[in-house]
Amino acid sequence: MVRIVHIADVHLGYQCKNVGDKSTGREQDFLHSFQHVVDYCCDPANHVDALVIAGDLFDMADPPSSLVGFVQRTLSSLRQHGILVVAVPGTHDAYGYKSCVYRKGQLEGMHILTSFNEPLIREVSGEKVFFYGAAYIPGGNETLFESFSPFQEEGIHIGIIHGSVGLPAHWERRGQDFQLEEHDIARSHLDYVALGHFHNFKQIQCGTTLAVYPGSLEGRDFSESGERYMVVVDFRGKTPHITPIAVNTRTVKAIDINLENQPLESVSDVIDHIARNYRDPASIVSLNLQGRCQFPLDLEYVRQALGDSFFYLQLKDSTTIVDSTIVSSWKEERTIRGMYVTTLLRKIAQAQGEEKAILEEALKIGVASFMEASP
Ligand SMILES: [Mn+2]
Repeated sequence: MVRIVHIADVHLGYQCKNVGDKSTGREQDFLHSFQHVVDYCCDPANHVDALVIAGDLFDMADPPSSLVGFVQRTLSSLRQHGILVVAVPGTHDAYGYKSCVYRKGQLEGMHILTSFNEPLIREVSGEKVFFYGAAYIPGGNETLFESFSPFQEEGIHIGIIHGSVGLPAHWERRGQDFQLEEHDIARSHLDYVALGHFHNFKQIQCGTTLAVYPGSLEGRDFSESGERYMVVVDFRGKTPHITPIAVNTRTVKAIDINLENQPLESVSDVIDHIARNYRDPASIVSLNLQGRCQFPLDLEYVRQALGDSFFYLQLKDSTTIVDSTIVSSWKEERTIRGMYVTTLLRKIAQAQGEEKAILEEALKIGVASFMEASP
């Protein structure tokens, strides 16, 4: 049986500017996850034949020497263990750049495919395996896959493509992306297509061909939350069977917390509630606070107070104080704060969507200021 490990979008060298002073440690996580994949491949118990990298191994076309050296070291151990390494360039480490790392003849032992017409053909675990991949160059070879057809020879035929298959509604069509459709892949009759470019795991059955995005190995932001995978592909005959295995070093999580119906009488109670129920010092967490709250929350204060409870914490305040006891009592008063809350409550009742959210925010800021002025 032929077994490959398929990864993509490793983004080695990504600068994690979105985790404040934790960026250096976070950058190591990306290296660590890649090393984890390499260690898995090199473990004889796992019987891996080949490691396939479907683009964006690096976050930049011309990575620093230290990073190239790190990858070279992993390539050496993969070679020692007889693991074939096959890769295509991506969009971040694109072949179109003259200074592209894949043009420099470094990365010894990595087979870099640049044209579908020149597949890598290897005898692997007693089977003939064909690896087809290409370097997409914007403005140069947009139609490179349209005329593609695999060799008419017995064996396992694997495509490696960094590009967009179909397009999620929120993605803009961008000139630098290689775009193809499910029917393009179906027409190829390849046995498996190792995809890269979309950062979340997705499998797409295109006719008789299975195409898979493993997703990124580490979440770069909150759109890449949850476990991150390498995909182990076993070919029983020519049919691929996939097993995604989580390999991320750290997890990015987005969690909604409803504060309603909790006995929370002060900001300290909120902080205690979060620390007690959601503490997660190893993870990068975005908490979206929701529901009715009796008082406005000072987010920066809450965030600092929760410091050690998370590797990195982002807070979003979606709570409402419209029905709070304090607002209800003030609106009966013939005072400035009474007029303020009455006016805002009327506007909030009439507003929709974003305007409503802005007015709710204004109510919280105003109430917080009045509370500070006369606690
Ligand atoms: Mn990518």
